Amino acid sequence: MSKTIIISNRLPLQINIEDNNLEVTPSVGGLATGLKSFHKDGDSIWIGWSGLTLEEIPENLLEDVKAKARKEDCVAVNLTTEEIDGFYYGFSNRTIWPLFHYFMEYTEGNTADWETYKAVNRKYANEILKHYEEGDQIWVHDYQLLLVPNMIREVAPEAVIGFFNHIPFPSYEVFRTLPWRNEVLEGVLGADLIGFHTYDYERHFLSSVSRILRHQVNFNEITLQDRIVKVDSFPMGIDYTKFENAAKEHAKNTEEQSTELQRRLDDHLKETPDAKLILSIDRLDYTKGIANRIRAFEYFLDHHPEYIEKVRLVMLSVPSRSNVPQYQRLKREIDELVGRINGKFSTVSWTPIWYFYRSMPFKNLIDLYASCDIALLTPIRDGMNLVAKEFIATRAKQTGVLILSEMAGAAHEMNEALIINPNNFEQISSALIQAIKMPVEEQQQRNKVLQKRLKRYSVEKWANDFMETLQNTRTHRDSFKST
Ligand code: GDG
Repeated sequence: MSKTIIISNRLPLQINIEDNNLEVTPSVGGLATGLKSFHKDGDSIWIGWSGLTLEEIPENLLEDVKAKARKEDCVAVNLTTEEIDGFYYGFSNRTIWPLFHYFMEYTEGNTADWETYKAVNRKYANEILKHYEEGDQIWVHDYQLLLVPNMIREVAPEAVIGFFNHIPFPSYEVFRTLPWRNEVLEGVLGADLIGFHTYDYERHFLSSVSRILRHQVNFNEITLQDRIVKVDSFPMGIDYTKFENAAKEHAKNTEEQSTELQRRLDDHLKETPDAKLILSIDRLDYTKGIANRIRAFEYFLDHHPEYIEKVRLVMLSVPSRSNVPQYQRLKREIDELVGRINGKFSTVSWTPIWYFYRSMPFKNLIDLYASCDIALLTPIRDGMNLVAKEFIATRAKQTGVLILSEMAGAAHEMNEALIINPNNFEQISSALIQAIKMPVEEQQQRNKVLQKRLKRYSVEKWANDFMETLQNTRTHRDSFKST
């Protein structure tokens, strides 16, 4: 029986080791949810890094980690601290991540990191090949594993391979600056189907392939010597019902059942019943436009002092990649900005920004989503932005307004939101006023359309569409070979 092999940098597992005791729990992120119909017992395996380096796992527990991962149909790729430094913090997050998000000034070109990236991609590919049997489908995920498709193809020319890029693909003029541009494109082209969130990323990729590698590109197909590669856009959805149901449950909670965070949010509403809560949630990443958002909020309060004590920005920033210097600098910048603005505008009974620098349990995430009136998401560049979609899914009464950057992939599917340019403070400020004043009927009209769309194109549908197209691409490829 054929199976699906899923490969991503990280496994959907949480591993904890305390006092030589091992605990392995499945972590249900969006990707894991979307793939669950494939990732059932026996139908699939998931290959990736466990999240702990070899140095962090006591030797006597290594076999245990392996066995416990296997129970979840997962296979752990063992990586050393040095490998994680060069492959993950190095090439993936100091070269590809900034370059693909147009932060060219942050992009480093360290040859040693590139060598480690290649070696680690080879490790993933070898692990896949150990489990691969003819007829299996292989689905490789994201920018950390760009070379894996071709590494598999070289050994298993018949393999059916899909690749999905979760971040933007930059325009040719930006991509061409990468010293290893040919190798990266050739690596990805090992796949039969290459997926992106948006049509723009797809076009950028095709243009780089045709201009750098000089391959023939017809519409969305690339003709190689012995096969055709298909490129398409598959905008990723969310586990809609999970967020919808959580919001409905949340609405039923009695005061005793609510969390401490919820009680604080409720207090705020009791004190100032007509005040609006503005929410932002993101990893602390320079691509997310967090500093710009705070500055735009300052601009708004400066120019519209009538909203002092009438609005509050609730910001959840999740720690991320904190040993990369740009992330450390950004953390300091945001701490300073929040401190300065709170110092500048606070009154005895009000602080304009509530800032949480931590990761919150799902329950609290829902408290935030459900209690806030406006979501203000201002990425400078973002492959998709699932937070925008989750905010809409949690609108139990269909009220609330989403303000979303046009630079997020999600903006292409969410025209009913207020779409802004994250660099235009005047526009953000006007959008805030429009959102605050928007009649309830208009909010509901907009959200109704958005909810219907997001419910239909869920993460499960996204994964099924990709896999179905991959199967069709294979049939197409076989007929191409026999002509
Ligand atoms: C990359 C691309 C693309 C956030 N804080 C907490 C928490 N979250 C969850 C959210 C959401 C997810 O994390 C963040 O997803 P995004 O899509 O917004 O952003 P990235 O992490 O940058 O993801 C992005 C995505 O891949 C998928 O392809 O959309 O463009 O950059 O689901 O809910 N979850 C919990 N606690 C938190 O504190 N439990």
